[in-house]
Amino acid sequence: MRFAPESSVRAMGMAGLALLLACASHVSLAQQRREREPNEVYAARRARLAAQTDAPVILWGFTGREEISQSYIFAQEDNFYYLTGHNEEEAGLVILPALKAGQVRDSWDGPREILFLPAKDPGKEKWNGVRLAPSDPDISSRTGFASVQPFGEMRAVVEKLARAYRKFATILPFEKELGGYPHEKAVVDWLQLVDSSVKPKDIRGVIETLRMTKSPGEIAFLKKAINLSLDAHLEAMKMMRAGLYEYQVGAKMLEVHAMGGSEAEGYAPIVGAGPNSTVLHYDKLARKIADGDIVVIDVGAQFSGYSSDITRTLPANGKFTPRQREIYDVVLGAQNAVFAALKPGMNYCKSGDKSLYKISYDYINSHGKDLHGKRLGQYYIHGLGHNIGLDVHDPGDYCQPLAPGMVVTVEPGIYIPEENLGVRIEDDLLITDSGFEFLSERLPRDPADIEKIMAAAGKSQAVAEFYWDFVAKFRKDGSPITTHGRETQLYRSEKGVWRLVHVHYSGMPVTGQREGF
Ligand SMILES: [Mn+2]
Repeated sequence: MRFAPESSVRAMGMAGLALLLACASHVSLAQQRREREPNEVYAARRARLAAQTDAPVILWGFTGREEISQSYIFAQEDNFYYLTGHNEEEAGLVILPALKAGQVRDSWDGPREILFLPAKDPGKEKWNGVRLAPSDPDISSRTGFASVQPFGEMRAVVEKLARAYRKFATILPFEKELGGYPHEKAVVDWLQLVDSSVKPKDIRGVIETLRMTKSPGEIAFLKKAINLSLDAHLEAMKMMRAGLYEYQVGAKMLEVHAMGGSEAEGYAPIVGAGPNSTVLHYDKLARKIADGDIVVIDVGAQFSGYSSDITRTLPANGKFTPRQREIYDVVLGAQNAVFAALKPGMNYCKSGDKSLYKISYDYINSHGKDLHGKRLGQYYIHGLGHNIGLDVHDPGDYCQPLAPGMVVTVEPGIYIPEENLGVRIEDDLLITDSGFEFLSERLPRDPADIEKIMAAAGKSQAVAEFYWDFVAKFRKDGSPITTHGRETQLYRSEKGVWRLVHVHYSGMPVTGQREGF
């Protein structure tokens, strides 16, 4: 929404002004994600859930108080978002079990689903922006809920439901997580407060099964996230060289994501060079990349809530050593063996004749050796992959057969700490009726193709770095000012002419050796 210039507002007169203001309030969605599926899609998910429960489903969204960090930007709890498309704080949801065929009503005479939102709070909105409120005149059409009530009334409604049904369903905390995530525990505790005689049933499995099969809208968001990540990985390939810090490669990739409309990273970016290439979730990005390092880059954008997950492994200096190439080829061979068998009905179980994991493990364990002549299977220390979606590790059961509409990663890897040599290749795939759509195919995996891209970029790119370190009496009171830092100049050759395309100033990282003085 752009506001009209002052003069045209005046010319419109009061009627026009009133209309303009009405439009303005209609489009101010402070918290909503960049794109969202139509309301009917979320409503259809709730209907599928209602058909699979005999107890009222009671959920809370995140409150916004889950995080203390000042850099935190609110992001809705995934299951709540999946069912509502609502990305604002302090919402609640009640879904009644579907009526059976021919049934006009059951023991409940109220609405069959209710969205609870915080009451309008103009004071808070001055700080945080406009929020959807139950009192908004168009709240039903905007949320897709016929009944939207103040969150403060949720308790009374749930008390009535307890009397009508004598049972609840919610997401129970995972027992293995030491009592569960605080949010899940808070909802269960609250339900016990409302009526301690009703023991909540777990609805997690039903929602997670729904989430495994992606809607066309979800697939579109995932493709956007994936494509931004492919662009970012190509930039990383082109800029990669010894002397860069891991975080600089990460920074460039985040810039590509953000400039392309990504709202956040799907997960903490991993750029691990040399010894760090063998650390699966390395997130410090502090090493100065050395000549001869191999670099694992596992970086994926999120778009409108949906996360990609892509990994490439590059030689820092543009050329794999024979040993790096040998291990790389084993991982690539394992991934290709999986692709050859990837279709509905196969699974990610550790064993069995439908196991894709076993195909990748057997390939790795029958090709190549470590420095002691031992097989490489022991260095493949994680699973073959996982579903992606609202969560980068989206719900999915490893032994469940793959089915059309699932989006999964295939990411074999070998990590040999003794050789400072880790290789992972990770791609994203949509399972189709007959096989799969290769969503990240545009990003080369073939080592010769990768070396070609790196060599071409190297020829048309040059970097100059300057370091300074000085002490001077600059301040009025005569006290010394000390500065040290680095200036990086990036030149690119365009049509035979070298141009300075980027200048970057940074402090000297404490992890780095100072050079040049
Ligand atoms: Mn992954």
